Amino acid sequence: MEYRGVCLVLCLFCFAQVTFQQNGKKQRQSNKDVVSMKMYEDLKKEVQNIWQEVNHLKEQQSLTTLCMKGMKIHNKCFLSFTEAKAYHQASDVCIAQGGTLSAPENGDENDSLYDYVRKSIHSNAEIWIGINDLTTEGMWVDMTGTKVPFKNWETEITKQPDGGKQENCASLSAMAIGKWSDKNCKTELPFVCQFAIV
Ligand SMILES: [Ca+2]
Repeated sequence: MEYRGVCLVLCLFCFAQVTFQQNGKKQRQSNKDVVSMKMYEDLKKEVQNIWQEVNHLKEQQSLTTLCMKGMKIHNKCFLSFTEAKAYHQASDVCIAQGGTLSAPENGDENDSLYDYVRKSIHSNAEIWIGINDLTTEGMWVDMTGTKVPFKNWETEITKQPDGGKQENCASLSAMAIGKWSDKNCKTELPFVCQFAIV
């Protein structure tokens, strides 16, 4: 569908140029030049609108493809990456795909992410999540720097977060039933990106 859209845009643009050139030759120095110029400008605007629509459709199609490969929840899609990377490299991969490292905002989202990690990576996998206290020790924020209202630290066995300034990036462990730990950001872990559904 998008290729047909692109062809349509190109055809309209070529048609507009030819029309404008022909009109320019035939009606030079006449009042019709003003009309032709207006037509050309109108058509140019129309082509720009179609081009914007094509780009929007491309983004929608790309997001649909990502969601089909991953898992869709009510306002976002998760997509797992099994190759272990350090926190910042993992974050860069998500950004390059048009998303961010996944950051569960409530218990339901955390459960969905935990379930998806078990199915798509490993039943005992541990992944990076998009939550860190890199800027201010003890203040856990998401990838936009916003303080997170929901946390799911493992507190019964190992009393997370316990790494102080040595561990500033958060992970979610399937082995710990979706509970979180703080870890050194240079540790290499698989990860899940999230994509907002508009
Ligand atoms: Ca810390």
